[in-house]
Amino acid sequence: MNTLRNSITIAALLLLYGCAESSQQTDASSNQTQEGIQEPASVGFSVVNSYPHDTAAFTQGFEIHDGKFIESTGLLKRSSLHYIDIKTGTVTLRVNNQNDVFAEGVTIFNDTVYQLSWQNHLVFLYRASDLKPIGNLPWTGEGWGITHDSTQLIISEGSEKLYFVDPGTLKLRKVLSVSDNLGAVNNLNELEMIDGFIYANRWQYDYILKIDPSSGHVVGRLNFQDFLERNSKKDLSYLKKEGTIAVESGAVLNGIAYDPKEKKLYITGKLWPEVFEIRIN
Ligand SMILES: [Ca+2]
Repeated sequence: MNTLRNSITIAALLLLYGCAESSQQTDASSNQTQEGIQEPASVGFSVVNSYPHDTAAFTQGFEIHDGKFIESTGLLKRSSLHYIDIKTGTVTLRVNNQNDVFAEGVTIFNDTVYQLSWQNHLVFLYRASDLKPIGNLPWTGEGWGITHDSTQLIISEGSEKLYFVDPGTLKLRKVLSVSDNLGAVNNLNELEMIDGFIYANRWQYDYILKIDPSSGHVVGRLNFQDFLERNSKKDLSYLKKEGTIAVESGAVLNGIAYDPKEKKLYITGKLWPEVFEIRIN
């Protein structure tokens, strides 16, 4: 048995080594196009303003509806859906999820709030005006991020796929695979539709992607490496492990909200002390 196990281990290591080598080869050709896809453009931006954000909020979804900020937060026993007064960071209306729910993204379409759950296989519906629960819909996969265009909801599940679904039923209309010049782009998380493009946080990566919804190609990338450390006016020591200067990996960028009327863009992250208004250059 041990010999067999060792053989399997060696085979697995060889396979891993092969994958790593293949990955390096792919990285080495990063300046070239693959399958006709251009390398994403670097999209510059500047910080315009910052506002307080609840440092206990494990942000999973962030959106603006009729000028009101709505946020969905995750973690078991701590998940909730709430409206925020952006100027003060105060929660103006809150609904707590059940203890066994790990909530994820949120979007509002036709005055109905759609709140995802990570692995509960349900999408929770609320009346937008007062967050009164009005039912739920089954969702077979994981739920990560959600936004919408003029007619349909768009859902991410942590893979490279985006699911375009009917708002009333979640019936699948289209699956879009997202890719850049290096291939498939996975870990797609919080989403936001901005001027006809889908913007996405990518879990474990410090940037926001700008995705063309007609092709699935990443056409732009906003670099947020060390963004919180460089721009926060707050004491970040609560996010740092003793003896380090970097924030813990859990406190990642994961909130994109766009106000189409004011043409203002806001971003935040899990446990971040601030919401930042940014302007794309
Ligand atoms: Ca959003």
